[in-house]
Amino acid sequence: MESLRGKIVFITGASSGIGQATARAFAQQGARLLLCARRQEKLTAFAAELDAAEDVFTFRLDVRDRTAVEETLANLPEEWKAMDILVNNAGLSRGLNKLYEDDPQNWEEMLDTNVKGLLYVTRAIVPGMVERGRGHVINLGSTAGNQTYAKGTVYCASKAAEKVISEGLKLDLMGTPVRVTTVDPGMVETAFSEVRFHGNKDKAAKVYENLTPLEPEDVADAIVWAATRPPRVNIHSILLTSIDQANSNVVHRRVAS
Ligand code: NDP
Ligand code: 8X3
Repeated sequence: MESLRGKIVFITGASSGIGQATARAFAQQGARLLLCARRQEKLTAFAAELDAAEDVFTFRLDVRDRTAVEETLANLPEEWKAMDILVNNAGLSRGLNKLYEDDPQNWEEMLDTNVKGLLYVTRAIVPGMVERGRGHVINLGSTAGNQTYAKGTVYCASKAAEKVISEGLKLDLMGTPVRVTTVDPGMVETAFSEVRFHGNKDKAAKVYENLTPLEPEDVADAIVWAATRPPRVNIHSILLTSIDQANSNVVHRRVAS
């Protein structure tokens, strides 16, 4: 297992869910953490919880804002610039509606965040990795990018795009030691469904009713595992679901007693 001690890991969307669990998992391995999200107050509170606070740098960033991504990442403090690992985790779903009835605003948010935001951050960080001769890009995909489900077309399309972008980035990085991995989880219980349903907690809870979903720590484990393989190994993709899920469309729910 490759050591992560002292490595700089940049995680987008670290104010919640999988991003936070991933930050904790890397911190436990002695990594230094660069964490961003739109809600700075959440990042500040989270960083205070982590043991090695001096090894954590948080900043507000909306990955949809191309100029902000370029300027903020170009102007990071010198000691934080040489990133070893980028985890493109910031993402969201909005709505669960038939495509032909959906509000296009939902599409803008998903595509701007999950696709364009990931591209902007990647474009800003990867040249430095190539120049330094080391690096690893780990993108958050989903079962949704591997199999479409009804009423989730645009979210699924955004994760299918993530899959293609991960494949293409790997191709473009051939001849360099920079690695690319897509980690594709099934249902994970986080704020994800609450965000999808615009804050409706009851509707969100129903998504995970009578089944065992993945926990954010399960995904963090997979990410850290990919990051700790020997430098000669490129893990291309990890598809993981809970025991109660087979794919985007098949889940097992226990009958409520
Ligand atoms: P959460 O809602 O718990 O976390 C999403 C994170 O993304 C938050 O930290 C949020 O921070 C951040 N984020 C959203 N929009 C932006 C933006 N424009 N700029 C910067 N940060 C942003 O959901 P999850 O942890 O579940 O989701 C994380 C990733 O995992 C997503 O890419 C999601 O698609 C993917 N995923 C989730 C699964 C699930 O079932 N939960 C399964 C498969 C994949 P803030 O609001 O402060 O900006
Ligand atoms: C999140 C998993 O099935 O809720 O990517 O869309 S799902």
